[in-house]
Amino acid sequence: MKIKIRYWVFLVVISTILTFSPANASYSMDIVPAVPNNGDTLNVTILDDGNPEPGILVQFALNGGVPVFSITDSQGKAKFKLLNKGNLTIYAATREGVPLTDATLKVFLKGDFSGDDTTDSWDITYLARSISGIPGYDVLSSGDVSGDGMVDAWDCTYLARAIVGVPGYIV
Ligand SMILES: [Ca+2]
Repeated sequence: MKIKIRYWVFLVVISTILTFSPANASYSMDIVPAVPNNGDTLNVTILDDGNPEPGILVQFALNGGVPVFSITDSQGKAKFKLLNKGNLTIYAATREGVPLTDATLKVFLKGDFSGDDTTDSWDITYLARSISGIPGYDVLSSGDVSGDGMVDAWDCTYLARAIVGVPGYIV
């Protein structure tokens, strides 16, 4: 009889673990762009076993500020407009608040290719060296400041004009 009770307790414990263990190992997050700049709109897709999951609650918190909430659409996507640089934390949960997956990433200042938190003439030099293929000059954030889909010498010119304040050139 004692053994039977132990066995029953064992079953309860196991079933409790199975019930409350997070069934969320199958969830993941796809973030585009992977290396974002301030001013970008972030597209986050919540995936369950690789399949886009609609109706997921997504919370965006930039630099520990007031979180912004969004619900994934029919394609499993939630969008967030990045207004500042800094550290972004993204949490995904069910509408009942059960955590599914999360991610943290750095949002770079647009044009700050060197990654020193300022956009200045050093970044023009840095980008020029990167385009020339000089080792050690990896562009940390998107080098496409002109927004034409290419990173080339035109971006150096564009950034130079933006820094000196030529109208129509914004980073
Ligand atoms: Ca910089």
